[in-house]
Amino acid sequence: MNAIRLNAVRPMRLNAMRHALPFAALAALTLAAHAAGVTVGQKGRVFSTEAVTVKKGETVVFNNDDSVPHNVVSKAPGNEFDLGYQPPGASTPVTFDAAGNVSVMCTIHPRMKLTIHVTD
Ligand SMILES: [Cu+2]
Repeated sequence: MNAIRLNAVRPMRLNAMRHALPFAALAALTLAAHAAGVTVGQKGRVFSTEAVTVKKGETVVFNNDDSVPHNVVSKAPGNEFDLGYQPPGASTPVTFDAAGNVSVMCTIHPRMKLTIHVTD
């Protein structure tokens, strides 16, 4: 009787753990992102949002959630950056030091556009 019960319970426990682990990882990522400021995803060759607002000195984390690489850049004075070839799964923080509106785009997919409002 005992052996039958254990066999019935074990697969359920394993199944529950398989589902619980990605949720725990997601929760940890979300907490880290909040501490860093704002997170912008990239999926389906678009940014997850068209505009975000951060304070001067805060960080935006660019996550490549896509199956293709991206190359996110800005030429805004004081906030220039070039993430280079960002492979799928990569997560790259960028700190914005100058107040103003920052136009961000992807050099590989010119239709990917995002505005970051950096406030004083
Ligand atoms: Cu791209």
